[in-house]
Amino acid sequence: MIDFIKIKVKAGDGGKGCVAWRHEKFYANGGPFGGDGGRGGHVYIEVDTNETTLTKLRFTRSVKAGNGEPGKIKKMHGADGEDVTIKVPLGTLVRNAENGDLLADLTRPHQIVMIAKGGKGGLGNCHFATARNDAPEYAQPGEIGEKLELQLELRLLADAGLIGFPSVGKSTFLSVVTRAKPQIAAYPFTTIDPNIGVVSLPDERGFVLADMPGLIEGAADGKGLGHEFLRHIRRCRVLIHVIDMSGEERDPLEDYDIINEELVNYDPELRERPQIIAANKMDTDGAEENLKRFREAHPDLTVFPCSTLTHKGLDEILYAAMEKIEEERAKSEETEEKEEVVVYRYEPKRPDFEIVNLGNRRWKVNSAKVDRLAEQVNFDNMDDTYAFAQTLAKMGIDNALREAGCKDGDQVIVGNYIMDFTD
Ligand SMILES: Nc1nc2c(ncn2[C@@H]2O[C@H](COP(=O)(O)OP(=O)(O)OP(=O)(O)O)[C@@H](O)[C@H]2O)c(=O)[nH]1
Ligand SMILES: [Mg+2]
Repeated sequence: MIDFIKIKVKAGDGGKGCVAWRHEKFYANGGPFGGDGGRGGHVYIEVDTNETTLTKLRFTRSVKAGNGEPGKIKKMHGADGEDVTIKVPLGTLVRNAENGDLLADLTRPHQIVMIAKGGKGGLGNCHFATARNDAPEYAQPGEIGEKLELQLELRLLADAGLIGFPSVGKSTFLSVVTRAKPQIAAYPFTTIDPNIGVVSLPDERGFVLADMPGLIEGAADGKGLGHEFLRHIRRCRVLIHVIDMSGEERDPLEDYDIINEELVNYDPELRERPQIIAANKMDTDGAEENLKRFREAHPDLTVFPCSTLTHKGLDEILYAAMEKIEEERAKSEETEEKEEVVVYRYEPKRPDFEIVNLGNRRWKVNSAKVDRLAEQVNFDNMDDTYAFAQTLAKMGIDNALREAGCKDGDQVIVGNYIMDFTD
């Protein structure tokens, strides 16, 4: 089962602005006429409720949104780069792989989050005409799109989870009470990935039900399918504990104890998780006798006898589960207010530049981004230089220099150029 995945994402770069001139009859030099570059495509992550695993993304090493097209002549915009959307199951956690920061917890159906932002398109030269220069040779480069590595982790979200030993009838249960079509067979570990279905009660209430792979003794230590899906169980509000009352393979009383032991071994908090006891396979010989023994051993428990084969007793279980789920929902609403589905956007932690004090009123700006921009600037041209200085101010470099102690008239080295700092 694939529940952890790393994917590199890269939003599209903005297209560069165009340097062009108006060429029309009767206009010898018609002025700057270059259009803006298109925006780079964004990368989104979206919940797809048809998915219950990350398996489909297993071979997806990287996802790249389209780059914006360069601006064109006649003030025409370049086309925006194409956005891309990564589809994930409900309950996927998205982290920044570099530092583990949580970027998004996808807990709502069809929730969509922008995870990497496309670069803005550069402005064409038509924006840079001034009184002093009506023929600017300068157009902005496009912004670089955001880039990062994601770690996706699936912690399936369901209101109720079906748990129990292999072959007790969990998948059969799901298939009878929802439209899900899980695999069902008379051998253990038929279910490898959790399956999900929606239970709709006649009174219009409903809940999401997940069918888990079978648990066995030692599951908390990794036996059977072990840990891989115990994580999902943790996110279910209510557990429906299915027990095979036929007693053909094992003893139902022992089964009940072993499963609970494994849950608590895995996470002590699961001890408090509400459980509905579904005593299944009541159609078999000997089931009544086992049920009697079970009830005697656990007089404090409410036990729901049922048969997923003959469909007997299932409604009672669904209503009981619904009640519990509503109780749990009400409880969590009180606390969830605070932690309302936060959507984290990726924000680079480090600024794009660093200021170095070289002494003697000289400063240096270290920044790959600024160096790249500086390459494009014609410093003999006032407008160009002015536009560049404005970009530096926008990036917060002026403020940072000022804060660092840079004064009017100090020299600032940017790339291969020396500029005078004017406050
Ligand atoms: N007699 C009887 N057999 C049942 C009942 N429910 C399920 N079965 C049978 O039990 C076997 C296992 O059923 P599944 O639903 O695949 O069991 P599971 O708990 O999902 O098993 P794993 O996925 O391996 O954990 C199948 O052969 C079912 O037909 C029942 O109520 N009565
Ligand atoms: Mg199954």
